[in-house]
Amino acid sequence: MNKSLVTTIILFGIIMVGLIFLITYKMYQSNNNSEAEIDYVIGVSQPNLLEPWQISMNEELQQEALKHQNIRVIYTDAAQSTQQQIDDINALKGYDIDLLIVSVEDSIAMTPVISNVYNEIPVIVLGRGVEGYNYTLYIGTDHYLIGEMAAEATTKLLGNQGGKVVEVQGLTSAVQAEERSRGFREKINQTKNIKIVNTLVANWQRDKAEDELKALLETSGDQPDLIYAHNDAMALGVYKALHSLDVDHVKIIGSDGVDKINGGIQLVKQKKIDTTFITPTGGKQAVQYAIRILAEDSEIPKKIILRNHEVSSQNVDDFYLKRNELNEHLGKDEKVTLGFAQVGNESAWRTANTDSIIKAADHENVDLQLKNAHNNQEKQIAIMREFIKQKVDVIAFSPLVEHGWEEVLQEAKNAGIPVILSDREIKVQDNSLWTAFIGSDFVEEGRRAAQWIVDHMESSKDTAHIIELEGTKNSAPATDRKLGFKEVLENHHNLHIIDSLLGDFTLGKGKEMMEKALQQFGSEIDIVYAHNDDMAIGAIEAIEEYGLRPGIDIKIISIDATNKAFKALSTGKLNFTVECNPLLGPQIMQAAKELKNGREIPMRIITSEETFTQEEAKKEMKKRNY
Ligand code: GYE
Repeated sequence: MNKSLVTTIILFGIIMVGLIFLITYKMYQSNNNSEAEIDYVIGVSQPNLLEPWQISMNEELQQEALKHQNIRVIYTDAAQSTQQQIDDINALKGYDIDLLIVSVEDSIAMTPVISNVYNEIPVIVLGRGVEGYNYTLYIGTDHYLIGEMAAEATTKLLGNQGGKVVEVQGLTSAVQAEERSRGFREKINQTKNIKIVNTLVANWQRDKAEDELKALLETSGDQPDLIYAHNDAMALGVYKALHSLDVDHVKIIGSDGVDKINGGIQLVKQKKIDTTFITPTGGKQAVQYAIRILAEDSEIPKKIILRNHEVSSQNVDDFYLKRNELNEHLGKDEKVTLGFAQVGNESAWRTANTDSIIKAADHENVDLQLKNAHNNQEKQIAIMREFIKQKVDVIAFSPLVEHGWEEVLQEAKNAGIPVILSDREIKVQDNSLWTAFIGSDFVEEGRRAAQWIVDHMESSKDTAHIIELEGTKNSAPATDRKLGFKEVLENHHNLHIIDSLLGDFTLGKGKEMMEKALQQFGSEIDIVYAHNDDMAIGAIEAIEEYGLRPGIDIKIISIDATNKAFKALSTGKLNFTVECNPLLGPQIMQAAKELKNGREIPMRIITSEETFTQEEAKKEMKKRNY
């Protein structure tokens, strides 16, 4: 056998051995990598994996988790049994998970379970909410808004002659079923010629919807003109029932809009149902935020509300186009010009907010134009018109008041310029006039302020006289902080607001109004509830000049938790403050960049906030950066 042949065979042998070694080593390494470098174990608890929507949520979670070698995810499926879900969560805790991602069906039963877990580890509630705020982050959609959108679609589908409607509800103990039904009914009740004639409960299940509707139609014989089912699975059940009874004139509305067999998109394409609403599952965002939470990122919001999209026979084909467009934009990172119409310089909070926006723009390399409207709505509108003329990429503004923005927002929309609402929301019929809201839950802030009073009354029988110092009239923070405060006070008849005075969020007006109140009520005043710190500081000065001791003779509660408030807490002149985070710059810049690069952003990003007593303030004071 000639020499070269022998060499070739030996060489070939060496290469083969080398290759086999490499492949085995790679396999060993990947196994070892997944073992050795697992930093975090995440538990995922699903209420069921029967519905297309819940299945697509799990797929999105899995796809995103695969991108992160250093996490291990354990999935559980409770098969529509609440008790099983409780057992699953306890089992997951047994595996020492570092974070729980949970989607619930039975919000009432699961809320206390989740609160307990939250006492130990971070919890992300996904898609379907729980009551209260005992979790790290909620990612989901606005279920009340879905109900409203279904009502608008009903009006469109039934036309001027209106008609009879049957509502098919999900699990009644589920927050989302209650919110969808309330949104739907409150809107339908505003119409004259549409009547909800029957309500069925089918617990999100297709077969139950089919059986319930068949039974109803066979007994009543009274056919509706339209049926609104809280999800597509039940809408398919409705279709099957009508089909089996040869009824084909009834319109059907579903919800979830998953692009799968028997998913809403397919059902609309097959003309089995008329309309559905794409409800993003949030699976991808949940994994992304889980990693940030475990890495102790300090800027984790409290709620992320994703936008729903209506799909009907009119636009179902565009759905695929839009989705492809979105995919095309992935990875794009063009420079963005942002026009920010700031509301004014009325408070320490506002100064910190403006500062955060300027710093973040610099840090994120955003071309920022920030103009100040000095608390004048006409001026703020003029500034936004200026930005539209300049063709900025994105406009953001902090609306002075809730009303009067339709015209200028329509002009921005016509110009193709998306608008971000910064820290304050507005009231408009058409929510497509704005793209995203980034800010706080002012109603919850008002509740927290009132709760301190309730918790600190000697006894529930003690009567207390409260002076309320209100922020700018018709502004979202003033309206909602009043609402949340009153909501709690309603259950405590011994707590009386003896007067509400307009302090306009400024120290000067706050002081002036407090002087007026002291003139009128003097030492009868037990408590001052100020919608922001600046008015509270003004009230403290007025009380001292009147000869009473702020924080002692008159208790004072404020909202914002700026440095001013911390100083007053540490000297005992202020009793309690509710945080309202002004550092919105980084999230606004992130949102503006996403929009410029054609990517979808959440409809609402609600910041995570604390409360501070005098004791807590002394501990926290040094760490505060505004
Ligand atoms: O609480 C107050 C400012 O819009 C949240 O406006 C903001 C409010 C803040 O004047 O200090």
